Amino acid sequence: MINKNIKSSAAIISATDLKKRIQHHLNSTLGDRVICEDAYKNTPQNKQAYWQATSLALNEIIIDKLQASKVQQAKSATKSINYLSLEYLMGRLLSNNLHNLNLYKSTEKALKSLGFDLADLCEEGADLALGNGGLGRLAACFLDSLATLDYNAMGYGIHYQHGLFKQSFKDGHQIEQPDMWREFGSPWEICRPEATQLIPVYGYVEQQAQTDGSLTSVWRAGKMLKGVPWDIPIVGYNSSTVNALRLWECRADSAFDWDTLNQGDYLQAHHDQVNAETVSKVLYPNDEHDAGNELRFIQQYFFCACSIKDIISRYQLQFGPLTQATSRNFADKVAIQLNDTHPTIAILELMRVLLDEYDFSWQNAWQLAGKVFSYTNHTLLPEALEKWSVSLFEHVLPRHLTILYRINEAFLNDEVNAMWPNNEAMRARLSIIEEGEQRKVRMAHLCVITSHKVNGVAQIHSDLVKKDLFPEFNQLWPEKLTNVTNGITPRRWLKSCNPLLSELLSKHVDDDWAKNLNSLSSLSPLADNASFQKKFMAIKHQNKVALTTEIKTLTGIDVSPEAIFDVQIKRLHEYKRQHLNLLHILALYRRLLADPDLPMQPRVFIFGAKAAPGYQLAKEIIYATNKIAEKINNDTRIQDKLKVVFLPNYRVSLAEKIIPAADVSEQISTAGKEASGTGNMKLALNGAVTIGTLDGANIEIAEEVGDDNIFIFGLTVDEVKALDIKGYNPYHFYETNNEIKACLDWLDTDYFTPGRAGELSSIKQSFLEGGDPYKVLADFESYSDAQQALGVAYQDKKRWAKMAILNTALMGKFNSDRSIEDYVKNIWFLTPSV
Ligand code: H2P
Repeated sequence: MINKNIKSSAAIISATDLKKRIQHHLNSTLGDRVICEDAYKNTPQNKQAYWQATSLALNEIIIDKLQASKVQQAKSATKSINYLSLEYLMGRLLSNNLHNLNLYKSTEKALKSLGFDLADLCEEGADLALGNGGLGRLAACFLDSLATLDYNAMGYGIHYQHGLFKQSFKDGHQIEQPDMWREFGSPWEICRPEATQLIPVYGYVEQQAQTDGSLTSVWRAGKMLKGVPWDIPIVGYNSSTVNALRLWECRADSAFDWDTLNQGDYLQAHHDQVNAETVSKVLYPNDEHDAGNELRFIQQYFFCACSIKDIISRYQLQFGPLTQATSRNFADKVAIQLNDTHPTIAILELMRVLLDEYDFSWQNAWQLAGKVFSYTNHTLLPEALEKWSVSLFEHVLPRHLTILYRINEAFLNDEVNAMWPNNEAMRARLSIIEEGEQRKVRMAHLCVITSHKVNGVAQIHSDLVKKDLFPEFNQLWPEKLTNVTNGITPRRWLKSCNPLLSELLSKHVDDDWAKNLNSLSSLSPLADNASFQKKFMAIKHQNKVALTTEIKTLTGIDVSPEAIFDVQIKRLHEYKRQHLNLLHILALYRRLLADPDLPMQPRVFIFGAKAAPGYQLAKEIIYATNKIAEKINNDTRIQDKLKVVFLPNYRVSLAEKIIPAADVSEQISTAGKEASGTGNMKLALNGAVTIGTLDGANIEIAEEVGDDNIFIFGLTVDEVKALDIKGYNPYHFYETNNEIKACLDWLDTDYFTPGRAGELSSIKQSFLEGGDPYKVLADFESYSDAQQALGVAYQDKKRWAKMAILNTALMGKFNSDRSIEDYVKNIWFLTPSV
């Protein structure tokens, strides 16, 4: 059987064999980059070369498996899922790939005999930071699970030349620098010139008379872009499958440019090339959506168009021509998932291709689109729901706009009118086009109208999508809106990032927990066992010691591993409320200054977050945190009871170091605002106890671990709504709570920014004049009480150890394999290809 062979092929590769493969790449592929004399062995140049040679050796093995998987997938003729996402936050690949192939130990041995430490070499790899935060990391976890579960899957995205910016701090301010993840190439990528796509853009639509007298729309494109695919193999854990993540790089179509060249305008031809390259040049940081941003719009279209063409040609290669007659088979073999609204144009592009290039009737094309597409919503925040201006559509994609109008017309006239006859208000609300001074296309509406399923990412979020975001759509199609709670891959987020804990778990759990995470629940009875508690907490301590060193290296700050490591790591956004955490830190500091002998367990508050470069207040929160940290960390009066650390350049590889060392997980968003969260799952899995609101997946985490093993505080979704209806007055809290008042007034002084009073005032203003849109002041007291209770709990070592163990033991539900199986059963209807 082919699968057995593939599975075992990795397992039988010995350390000796691996060593030979690594040496081969050092000698042949990398030429003379390595200096062999012992004295030079550990130079940065050598380490890079050994990392590269090891990655190349591994990738060879992986590519063999990739080919075998393709053969197997073709043989089994299984349906494929095509995951369209503008973001993939892959992180580093070496360690994870080695774990998934069960080659970590033998590679470690091979490298040891060459004088290198594998863990140390893994640090050499650049993060593939092709995403902003949770959304992109979710896509990466899903790819891991799809390959692990042997599903035939392809991820599609953009081959950004620069991923998310690199962050550093200068006098506390965030500085952004370009990310150069592949300045000198990447050993993991394979260029696939044979699958290059040509993508028309701009121009105009012409009505052409047919012989039967009817009119057909013909798009005369103004320009061609070339999409060159790069594949990154995605290795399943202990499975037969290697899938691919296909990332499109944009280049100018050289054939097209020849015309210009022949006319003698050599420089113009090169100018076009440069213009085209900007399309895949840089990942947009998460920011307020800008309806007129042409480059971002073209990015979305470009990757959708390349992907749709590729999906069709892969289908045709395997199953024969796509025609109206075979369209049912297409829907049986192809599913397309839209990760947020970013890839919505794929719907219009599929329609266009079917109508204009495959001669489909409108009815057939529309039915097919409905069968293949489904859409995941990740946010309720209105500013994040994309709307593109109609004029931009008209300019860039005139043909797509005519298709969109027709979809809208049919929807309004048939479906809306049938349900709400002659109801103009309802038509206006549900129309894909938002009327107004600037007419806009509501991308989420198009997704919901087309897709056969729409899912939210945690139960409460999906309920709110039904109730608050799309109530009318839910009325129209009660079966369409559904939930798939997010998940995380336990391979990266425990096995690979926390080797000490992984080893302990493997000693006590019979099953392969990295695949079947539910089996960790068998640890529950050990939560009270003194000897197990000791081992578990000793590992946490060791991980904290390691993080202590990292903190010192990155920031120069000394922290003690005896302190509570309290962690908030996520994108910086007001709704995630890093500033609630900060306000509480100020309160603790004040209490300590008032009474330096205050009995309290020392605390280290650890932050990691990037702020979108255009998001002023977010950047000011970073600045304030750094300034407050500086003051607190150097204040000898408080005897090291409080430390604040903002780690620069938060990214996947840094998260992998912080998470195993965390005692406390801060999940403190305003209820109803965080769709799910996934950091909450990663931290709990590694034995951190959550302090959080009843928001997103926190609610489901609480259900799993029980109320005794989590600290819940704050307003509920309903209470937030009620407060909004009643009218929220933040001044009330400022005026009636002395601590809040003192802390906010402190921000107006120059205490944290000597000689520069007022530099931190914008945060206070956002709470008061700004109306405190995320109810920080309303939740402060209850947060502070929960923090107090948490501090007391930590001092009871047995109680804390029990809580930590139960958090690890009871995270089975949040395995991304479970999320994928939910998608498979309810949305994609796949079968494994092995
Ligand atoms: C978003 C949501 C999270 C969610 C994640 C994945 C957009 O991520 O806000 O609540 O867990 O998608 O579904 P983020 O804020 O981290 O960018």
